[in-house]
Amino acid sequence: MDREELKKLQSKRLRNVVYRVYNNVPYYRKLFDERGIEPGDIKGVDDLHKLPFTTKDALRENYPYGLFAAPLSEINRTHASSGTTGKPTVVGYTKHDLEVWGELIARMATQAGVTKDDVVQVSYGYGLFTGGLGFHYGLEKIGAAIIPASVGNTSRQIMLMEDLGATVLACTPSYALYMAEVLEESEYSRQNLNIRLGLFGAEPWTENMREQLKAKLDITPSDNYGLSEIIGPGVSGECPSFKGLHIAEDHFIPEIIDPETGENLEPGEEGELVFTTITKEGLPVIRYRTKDISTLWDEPCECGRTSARMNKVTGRTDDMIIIRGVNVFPSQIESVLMGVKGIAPHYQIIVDKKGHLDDLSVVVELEEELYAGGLDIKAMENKIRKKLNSVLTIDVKVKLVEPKTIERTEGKAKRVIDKRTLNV
Ligand code: DLL
Repeated sequence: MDREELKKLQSKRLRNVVYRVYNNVPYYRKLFDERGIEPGDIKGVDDLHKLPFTTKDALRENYPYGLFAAPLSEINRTHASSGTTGKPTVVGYTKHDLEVWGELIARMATQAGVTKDDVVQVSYGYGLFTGGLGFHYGLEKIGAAIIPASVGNTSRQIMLMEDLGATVLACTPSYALYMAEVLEESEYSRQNLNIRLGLFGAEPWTENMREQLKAKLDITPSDNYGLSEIIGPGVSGECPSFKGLHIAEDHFIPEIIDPETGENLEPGEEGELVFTTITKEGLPVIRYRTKDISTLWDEPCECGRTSARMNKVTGRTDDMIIIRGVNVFPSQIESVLMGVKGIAPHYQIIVDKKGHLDDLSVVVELEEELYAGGLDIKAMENKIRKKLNSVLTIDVKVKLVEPKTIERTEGKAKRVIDKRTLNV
């Protein structure tokens, strides 16, 4: 769609959603009233900035159904985010929302290269998490043959992949790496698998991690992004040009803001991603602050699509570690580690306090061959320490450990352990 035409469509849908939340959600009505905003003031996309942000706290404070804009009798499905502490965040879908969601997953998988001839193994968790069921119903729309494997029992996953002839694997990138490892040790062999494409997402992963996945699984790894508060997976995904993730802008209006000031940033500038859902009925959200860090681009892609693209999300504003006043992102550490030969893509970052000083250390596994080959571990640790120091400008201790020491994950990887919060 031509971008002018798209803007008209977005504006029309935005006007509708503003009325919807004002009329149906007391939380938004109060917020708008307090700020003197009337739904009629919002004439289109250019007025978006006048609207207040929504945060995860608003969802928590209105747990479980407080922000729903449709009565429960209209809700067909709920999902919930896991959340590390306390109550989860509950999201709800009407029949129409589920239709749209399916369309968006179908769109995203098609643009990545999935067709009705594919056999897709869905190894995202089925259940309250949006990954499994989200992908499942969208892939059904394409007509692909789905293996609803969910997570767990990894050797059985490999057996299914071989016996049922899976051509596409949908899971988190860290679970795909784990599968690659189990495959290597199993009686199965990569040569007997038909797998060619990975629909990866649900967690940050770097370009270096993508290279590892290519090398270890011999597949094309594509990146797919989404979050439950907006719809789940299906918000954006890569096309075969791999130049950013195409956003489903006819359903979600993206913005990039300065996380400190809340001001809108220009295309090409990095900041926090914000989305407004413009077709959701069950749980529409206005200017939802994702805490994900990215950049937006609106030039047409070489694939011919005109939708805006976002850069790969490699971090969140809340996973930034502040060490002695220096900001460090786990993705910076991952990039350095994955660039070192002989290092396995399994690591953990440990933040602690020694006396009054913050202390950062990285535990990372060695590849089997190097470990067995009598390597000078101290020298290698020092080499990595120097590399990290030159990128991060702070000292990071490095501990190389034997293969398979670090816990594997079937869902989202937990990369950072912050012991400072435990010691207070
Ligand atoms: O993770 C939805 C999803 C499922 C997306 C399957 C893709 C595939 P939540 O559990 O609500 O939803 O977590 C959302 O995960 O705010 C990001 O921080 C992170 N995230 C999701 N996809 C990506 C990605 C699902 N491709 C949170 N790259 C988001 C980086 C991602 N981070």
